Amino acid sequence: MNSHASFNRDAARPKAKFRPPAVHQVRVGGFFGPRIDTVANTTAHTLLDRCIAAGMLDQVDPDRPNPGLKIPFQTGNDTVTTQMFWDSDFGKSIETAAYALFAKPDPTLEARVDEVIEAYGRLQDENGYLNSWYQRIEPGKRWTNLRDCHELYDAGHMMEGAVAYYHATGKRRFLDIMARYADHIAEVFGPNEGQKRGYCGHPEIELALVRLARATGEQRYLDLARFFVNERGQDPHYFDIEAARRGRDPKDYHFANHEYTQSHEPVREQRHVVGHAVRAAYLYSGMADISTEFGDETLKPALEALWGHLTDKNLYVTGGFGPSAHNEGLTFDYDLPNETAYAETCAAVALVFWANRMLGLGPDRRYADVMERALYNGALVGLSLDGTRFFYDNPLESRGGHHRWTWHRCPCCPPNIARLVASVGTYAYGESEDGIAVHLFCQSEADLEVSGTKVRVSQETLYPFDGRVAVRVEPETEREWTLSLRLPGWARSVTASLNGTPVDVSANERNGYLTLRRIWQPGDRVELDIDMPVEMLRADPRIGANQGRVALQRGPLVYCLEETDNGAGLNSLVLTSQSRFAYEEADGLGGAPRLVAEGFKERLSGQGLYAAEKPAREAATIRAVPYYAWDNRAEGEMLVWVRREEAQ
Ligand code: FUB
Ligand code: ZN
Repeated sequence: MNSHASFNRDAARPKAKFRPPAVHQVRVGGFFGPRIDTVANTTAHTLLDRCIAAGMLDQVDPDRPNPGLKIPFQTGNDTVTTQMFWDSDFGKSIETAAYALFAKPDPTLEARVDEVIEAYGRLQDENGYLNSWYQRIEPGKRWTNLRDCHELYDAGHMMEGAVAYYHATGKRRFLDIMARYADHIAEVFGPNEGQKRGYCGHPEIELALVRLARATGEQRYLDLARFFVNERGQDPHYFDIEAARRGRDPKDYHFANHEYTQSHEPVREQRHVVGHAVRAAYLYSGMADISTEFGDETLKPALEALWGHLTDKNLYVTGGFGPSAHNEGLTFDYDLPNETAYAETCAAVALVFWANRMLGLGPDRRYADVMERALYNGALVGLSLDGTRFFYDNPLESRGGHHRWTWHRCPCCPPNIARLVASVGTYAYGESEDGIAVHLFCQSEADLEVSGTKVRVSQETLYPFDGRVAVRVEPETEREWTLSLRLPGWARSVTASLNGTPVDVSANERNGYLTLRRIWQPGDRVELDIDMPVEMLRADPRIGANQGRVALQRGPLVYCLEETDNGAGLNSLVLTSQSRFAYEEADGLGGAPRLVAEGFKERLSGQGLYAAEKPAREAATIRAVPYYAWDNRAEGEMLVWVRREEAQ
């Protein structure tokens, strides 16, 4: 089964640059191996269990009694309930199950997914329309509120699920269902007379249509994705017209203006990341896909500026973003509070997607570094080590009251992080006509294609706990092409060799990648040694709360302190310039070691909140664990930004 069908109008289409391989092309072990196994053995089933227990299958299956409204409309927004995007939760859960089936055949899981797919098949209208909310709970209202009601977003997630399930099983049923629906959407939406010039308030369908186009080879899905991207934010504003049609005042909008949905300006004019975080990163992912697929350079200035705005002024050290619970998104530059950080798991997942798609324009460390940061920290933290519990918001400091949920009234994050973990191999590599890129290091084996020949690329490594990586290349035919290996921006130094002969890294560096062009032969082996000391990162002075503090990072992993290792009162612990870190075995962290260093603990001598005297201090051993692994042992405080005394 081809992961990327060729397009019908190939000649008219500029050549795409780097595309990620499909999930089944990459087998992942090492650090991610057990996490993928946990998703396959546990989470994939748990997601279906909980979706079904919530009533989702009752809503989808026309042969079951209609469950009616199970989740009340939101206060202050009488048109929205999270129940209207249940299809998206099923879509992501099916996608997770599909990746689980790559990892391990599981007839029970497959039968459960088939049952859901068959229910969707029975639900689908003659004309292809498919949305369980609008067919069963609010019939008659379809396509009346694109701004708030997630109709196209639902379709997008189901398309992604359908593509993944087709690749996993070879079964076309869901893919055909969703292709029919996409065809219907393409009739309803478009620039022609009688069509709607609308787009979704929650971007997602754009990137999904690109995946559908890649799987089916149908150019028209790319065209539709491009239409949605191009229409966004145009005047007259579709959401205003639509609100008036509903008899509502367009200004009477919960989120005040169109920044919330990133439709305040046409996308090519956008320069600042604003509004709802997940929406933003999904939109930018779609834009990057369109830029890659159509060779559309006009999207690049916006994408570059948006990327810079996010990463230079609005990104948590964990790769999370969107500090505010109010809009689940952005506020103002350098507003990166720790204890109240929203930093939704889905936003970090979406940032992985966006960064990955920016790599479609060619290997560039700026994107891969952020992809890795978001993946290992802000996203991975969303899934408990046993695969059964999920974080929605991700503070960088907790007084002990923040814990993973078994489920959520808005369960967007659980299947999002699960599908990311189970498909992580696809983010590790990129393939183009003339090159292969290794974006992420992980024990893995990838079957790729370059320069008209099949190539197996494998990595041997203990990364992220060790910086040595051996990359072995096995081309079917000896051809000339370029292998690009990321040189992480956080690395103090990297040395490399090719078949045992040292390589001059700086002479061969391009955009932060070691770039080796040659006629590759079976058994060629590149070895990297990436220096990864424990770093104490300081924050820009404009992030006031972090001044006098450091975040601990080793390799791609950000660490945090937990009460269970350090006792209560984490803000009384202080690192010094003399603190030296060692590794230590630890239980309950899924095999990850802890960092340990000497510092001191402070105590105010007085009775009250404030005192003029210097605090008393005593020596203390300070232990830190990977941020992704926190809240898997005894409950308690957590802290990322640790106080540090500078040498006088
Ligand atoms: O609205 C759908 C999803 O639910 C969003 O992406 C999340 O932020 C949550 O609101
Ligand atoms: Zn979410």
